[in-house]
Amino acid sequence: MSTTPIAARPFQFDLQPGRAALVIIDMQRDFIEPGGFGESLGNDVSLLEAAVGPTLALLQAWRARGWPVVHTRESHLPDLSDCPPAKRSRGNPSLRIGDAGPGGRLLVRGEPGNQIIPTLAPIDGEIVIDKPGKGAFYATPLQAELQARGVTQLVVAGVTTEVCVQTTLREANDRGYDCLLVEEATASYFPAFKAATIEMVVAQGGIVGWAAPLAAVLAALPDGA
Ligand code: C5J
Repeated sequence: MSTTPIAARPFQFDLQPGRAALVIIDMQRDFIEPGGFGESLGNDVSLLEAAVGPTLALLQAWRARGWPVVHTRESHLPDLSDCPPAKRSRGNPSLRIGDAGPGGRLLVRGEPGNQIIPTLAPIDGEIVIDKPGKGAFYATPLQAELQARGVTQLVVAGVTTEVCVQTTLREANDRGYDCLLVEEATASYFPAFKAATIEMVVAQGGIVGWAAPLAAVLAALPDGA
C-alpha cells in the first residue's frame, strides 16, 4: 500500500490514501454561533470561528479526492431518552439541554441550532453521525461505518478540542485507529485547553496519536481530481 508522509509530531504520519477518513467533530451552530448550547454555558463562541476556514480547506481536499468524510453532531432525541440525567443536570441551571433557545431546543436532534454550520454542511455520500455522548463512537454506528469502508486512519478536525475531539481521539485510539489531529482545524473556548490537548495527544511517543499543522497535511496530499 502506498503511503503519503506528513510532517507531524511526535514523528512522521504515514497517510494511506483511501484508508484515511476525515472526521469533523460537532461543527454545529449549537457550539459555534451565539444563542446555542456553547453560549448557554457562558462561553465566548467567537473563539471557535478560527477553526472553520482550516476545516473547510481539509473538507475540500478530501472531497476533491473522493476520500471518506464523517461529520458528527452532538445531539439528543427530542424526548431526551438518550441524555443521561447527570449530563442534563449540569451546566446552566436556567437553560439546560432540551430547553428552548434562540435556535430551538438546545442539543436536540433536528433543531435549527443543532445543524452543522452551512459552510461545512455535509453533502450526499458523506457520513453523518448523531452522537449522544462526547465521543463519536459511544452509542453510534461509527465503527461499523468505518469498517465497511476499510478505514484505518482518522484525520480529525472540529470542536471543542479538549471535550468531543479529545474524547473521540481516545476512543478511536483504543479501537486501533491511527489518528492525526490537524492543529488549526480544531478550537476550544479555552485556548490553553486546546494547547494542552495537543500536547497530551502527542506526548509519550504519540500515546493518543499525532498532530500536524494544516499546511503540512495539505502539502503532503497527492494530487486531487
Ligand atoms: C461540548 C463538544 N464541549 N462538541 N461538546 O460539550 O465538544
